[in-house]
Amino acid sequence: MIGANTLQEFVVARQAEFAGATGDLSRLLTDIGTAAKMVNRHVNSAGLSGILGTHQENGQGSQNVQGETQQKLDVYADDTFNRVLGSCLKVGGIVSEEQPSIIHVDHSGRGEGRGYGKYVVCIDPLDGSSNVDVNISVGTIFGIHRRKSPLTQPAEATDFLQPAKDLVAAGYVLYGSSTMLVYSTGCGVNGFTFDPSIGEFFLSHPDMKYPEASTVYSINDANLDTAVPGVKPYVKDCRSRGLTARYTGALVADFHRNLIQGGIYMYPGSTDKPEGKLRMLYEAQPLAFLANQAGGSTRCHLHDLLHVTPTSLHQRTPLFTGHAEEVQNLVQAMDAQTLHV
Ligand code: AHM
Ligand code: MG
Repeated sequence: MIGANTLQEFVVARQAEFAGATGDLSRLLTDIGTAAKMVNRHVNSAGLSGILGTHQENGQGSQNVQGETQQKLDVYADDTFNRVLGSCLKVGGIVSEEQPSIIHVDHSGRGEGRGYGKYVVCIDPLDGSSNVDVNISVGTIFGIHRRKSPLTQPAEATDFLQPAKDLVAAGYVLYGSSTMLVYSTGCGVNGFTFDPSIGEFFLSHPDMKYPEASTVYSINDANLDTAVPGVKPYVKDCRSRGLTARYTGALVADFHRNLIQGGIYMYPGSTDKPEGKLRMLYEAQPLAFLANQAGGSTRCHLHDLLHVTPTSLHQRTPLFTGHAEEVQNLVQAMDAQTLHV
């Protein structure tokens, strides 16, 4: 793809490969790139600009809909993505980890024939934000569905509650030692690295695929004893096969490393939290879509997560994602334990 080096050029060049494409999705993807640059600037200067620490409301720390303490950067990232996506005419609604209900985006005041956009976006604006204060990587995760409800009406919950296999696009931004945007529209996975001196994302990781073999497994070791049966013996097996453990506490960073080096990420259900911790719509589903496009696979416990239809906006799910062979090994270990119960 000669000449298609920046994110914008690449998105537009790819659009030309689809007969009948209108450019609406391209516009939305480049808007996400713009919001990512704004968040990146704040993340990179957080220590200098007084934006570290928890967000305060009326002198107290604020919590999001999940009951989790919000960091200042959570609130900034949420505001930024909502503002940029809310002004994109292609967006009809947003579900964010930081907001209790659907954010409806109404463009009817902006000219004739304009109502609600045809796409809905599920977003975790700043995933792993507890890492910010200690200067470790964080990320943004997004998934885009085409609406099913009429465009003359506000988006409905069912527009968001679609299986991951039906996403039209998904991706993440990793604010790490360099900042990367990785996305897929269902024709492979491509990664772009941000050049801060120019202010553009450039194609750096074309057609990303899991390598043949895995070297890494990622799990919060503190949860191993309470994890669903099968996970602990599988981890023991990983160790005996020479895989190494890596876990940053930021899903995007762990997923990205495992995609490049070959590995599996696990956040299982446990005795006290059968649904685990991670959220289906804006954490698990977009990453499952990307893993599949990169030749990997994803399970929520024993089911293929790509085919699961969510039932609520902030639903949690166990998540096992990464190299297909490792996910299969894990499933076998879980199956074996289930048979013995
Ligand atoms: P968050 O969305 O509140 O940041 O929580 C999600 C994060 C993931 O990025 C990470 O993989 C996981 O929570 C870590 O959880 P734990 O500290 O329980 O291992
Ligand atoms: Mg998150």
